[in-house]
Amino acid sequence: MSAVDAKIVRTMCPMNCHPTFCGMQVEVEGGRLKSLSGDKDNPDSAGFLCVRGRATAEIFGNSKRLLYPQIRDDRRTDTWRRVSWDEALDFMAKRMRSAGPEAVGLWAGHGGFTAGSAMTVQLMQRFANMYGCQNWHPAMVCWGLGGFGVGLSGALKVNTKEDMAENSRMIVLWGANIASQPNTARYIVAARRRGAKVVAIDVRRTEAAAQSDEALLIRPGSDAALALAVMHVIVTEKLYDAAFVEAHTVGFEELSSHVLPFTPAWAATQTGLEEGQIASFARAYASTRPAMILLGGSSMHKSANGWNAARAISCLPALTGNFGIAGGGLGPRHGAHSATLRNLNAGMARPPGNYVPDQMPDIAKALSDGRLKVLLLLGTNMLSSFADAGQISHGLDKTDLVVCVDLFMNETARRFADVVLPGTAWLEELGFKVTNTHLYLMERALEREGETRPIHEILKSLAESVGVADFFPWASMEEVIDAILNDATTGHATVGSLRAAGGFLPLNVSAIAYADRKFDSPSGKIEFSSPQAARVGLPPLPVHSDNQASPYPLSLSFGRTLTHFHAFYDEGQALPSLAKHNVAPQLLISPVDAEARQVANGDAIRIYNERGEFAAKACVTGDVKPGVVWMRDGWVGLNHLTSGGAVLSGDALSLFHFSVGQSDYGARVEIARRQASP
Ligand SMILES: Nc1nc2c(c(=O)[nH]1)N[C@H]1C(S)=C(S)[C@@H](COP(=O)(O)OP(=O)(O)OC[C@H]3O[C@@H](n4cnc5c(=O)[nH]c(N)nc54)[C@H](O)[C@@H]3O)O[C@H]1N2
Ligand SMILES: Nc1nc2c(c(=O)[nH]1)N[C@H]1C(S)=C(S)[C@@H](COP(=O)(O)OP(=O)(O)OC[C@H]3O[C@@H](n4cnc5c(=O)[nH]c(N)nc54)[C@H](O)[C@@H]3O)O[C@H]1N2
Ligand code: SF4
Ligand SMILES: [Mo]
Repeated sequence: MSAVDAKIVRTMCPMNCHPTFCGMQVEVEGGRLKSLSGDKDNPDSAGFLCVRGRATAEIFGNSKRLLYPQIRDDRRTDTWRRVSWDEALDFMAKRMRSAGPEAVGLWAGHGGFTAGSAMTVQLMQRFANMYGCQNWHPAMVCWGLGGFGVGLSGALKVNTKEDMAENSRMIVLWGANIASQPNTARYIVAARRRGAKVVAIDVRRTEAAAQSDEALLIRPGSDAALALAVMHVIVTEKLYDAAFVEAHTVGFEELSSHVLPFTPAWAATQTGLEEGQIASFARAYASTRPAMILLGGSSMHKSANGWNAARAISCLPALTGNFGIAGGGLGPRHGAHSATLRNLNAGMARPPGNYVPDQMPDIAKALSDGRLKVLLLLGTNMLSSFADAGQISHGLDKTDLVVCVDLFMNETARRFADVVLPGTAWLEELGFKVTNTHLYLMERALEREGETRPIHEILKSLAESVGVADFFPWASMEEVIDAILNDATTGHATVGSLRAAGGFLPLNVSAIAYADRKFDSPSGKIEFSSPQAARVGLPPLPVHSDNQASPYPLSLSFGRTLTHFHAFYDEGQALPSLAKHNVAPQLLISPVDAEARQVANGDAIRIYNERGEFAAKACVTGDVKPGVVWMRDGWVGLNHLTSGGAVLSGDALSLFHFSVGQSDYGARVEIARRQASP
């Protein structure tokens, strides 16, 4: 092999464990991947690459990888025929034309965002706007409800992990765990070494709890109650920062009387904590300055009460004057971005039409009613990611055409696709990612394997086939990226300037969010009392809603483990190093609940409720409290149990551009031991 054939390329890991994005270096020889490792020079990850990041080397040359387009003529069979791209695209265009634009839906998941999300999201929206088809906001399955809550208060931005390590004296990991943001971990450790106190508030004893001085285990969905009681203590004991409250908040008087009934004794009944624990946590938070809250990104906001939690918690740094100071405010979380990216579609009006809102039950209904006939799924295993998957399955069954673009077969494709298209992997594309502090170029390192194609090329070809002119007026993706990056926060970076800088550049943003005390609300202040909430029919002040009564006794909750990224790579099974760690779904259950059902550790169980059932193994552990069961997401079948009910509706759905709808992923369940089959 000649030296000219060998190169080292700097890029980023394809998974989006935001706020953790890890740098990667790949060694390429003779056009093939030779090795892959963490990038020591990456200022965010400093060489770290977790087991999933390392496992991505197994994507290339993998016998399970999709390498050419396939069509099947009968969904009831597993008989696929290899076709050319032209035939696949023709097949799709014909059915799209006969359905008409409004009966076509476009939806992308993280598989579409592996080389960065902005390009795919913006091109998908552009296609939908120009063609007049259905398209929904990606935050709908993810951080939509949490974003809505912090959005009402006006607290979207976060301080950096570096600021936390250097300056925070108290860190509250509120529904945040390090398995989902490993790069935060060493900054927590550094802060602790400096003497900072760390408190974890979670529904299970997590990896983060092991790094904390105190762990408060609460009932799923009871965070808003806890936050209201913390406010009660702060207000009644006059622990608030009067000057900050006076200058930078709206509605303190109303809030003060509103929180009076929400005593620690009341919150104890909601959360399962002791009254004294709640009061002492409130006093510690209010009297330690600076104190930073790392608010969970999405798992704690998954149920109907999730946005109330985000809203109530985001009031706390304002009451205590923690916003806008080093070591204070809110800390790194999924969904909080520092850089501003340009929207290629700004000013582009959607043609008038009958659009299905960003709301899962509406999408399920449109599928079932035949209003939505064609679904193009770009890097998503929809049966795994959508709540109430039973309704989604019912709807998918009624469609005329389902297309899946993926690296591997996935369960949605197996059950419902008519066409599967082989996607390129991130090393075969040009892309970029942004963290809270840096902008990173992702250089193309490899030739495309087989006949794989990137999503933007698929959209471009489809646009031509269905007659959408001017969809892609750029000469290359490099131009698209340059246009998106053209903002002061990136220093107007370009692919060229990133290359010249060696692959990454610092962002032009402060490590301390809201240092200017100008908040993201209509008044520019933190809105305890929110006129815009009132306008869309929501309570003007933060509230807590009780869990709805259910005959099923156990609350099902979720989160991530270090060894899975949602349902990536056919639920982990296509990559040997991940398959080893993800053998079967496991449900964490307390010894008390297990014993009451005569279930032992490792037993095969059924988890069930009024919507469906799901098979798993019991993991009996003191890490969850009685009444609570916990499973990582990303197993197809899990969402057969979740509600899928609409949480926000009407004008509230479109109040913010960054957060939309999202339905209720809450579930109450019962479990039973499965009899061994004869
Ligand atoms: N019950 C429950 N449900 C949840 C959650 C939960 O906590 N609990 N979490 C929710 C959240 S936060 C999210 S973000 C969603 C995630 O939902 P999605 O983002 O839709 O993720 P996946 O379902 O894993 O589907 C991604 C697919 O992309 C494929 N893929 C991987 N790399 C590539 C690539 O380079 N190109 C292409 N074309 N495809 C690729 C993967 O193999 C996989 O099949 O799930 C949500 N669903
Ligand atoms: N390893 C890994 N990392 C990931 C991902 C992945 O699939 N795998 N996905 C990425 C994506 S798309 C997202 S959206 C983020 C999610 O970001 P987060 O939601 O911040 O991360 P999770 O680890 O899912 O959840 C954090 C903690 O919330 C706890 N939790 C669940 N319900 C409640 C509740 O009601 N109250 C409280 N207080 N805590 C609760 C969970 O037990 C968990 O320990 O993670 C990202 N990072
Ligand atoms: S934590 Fe792992 S999967 Fe996530 S970005 Fe880093 S290396 Fe990739
Ligand atoms: Mo997510």
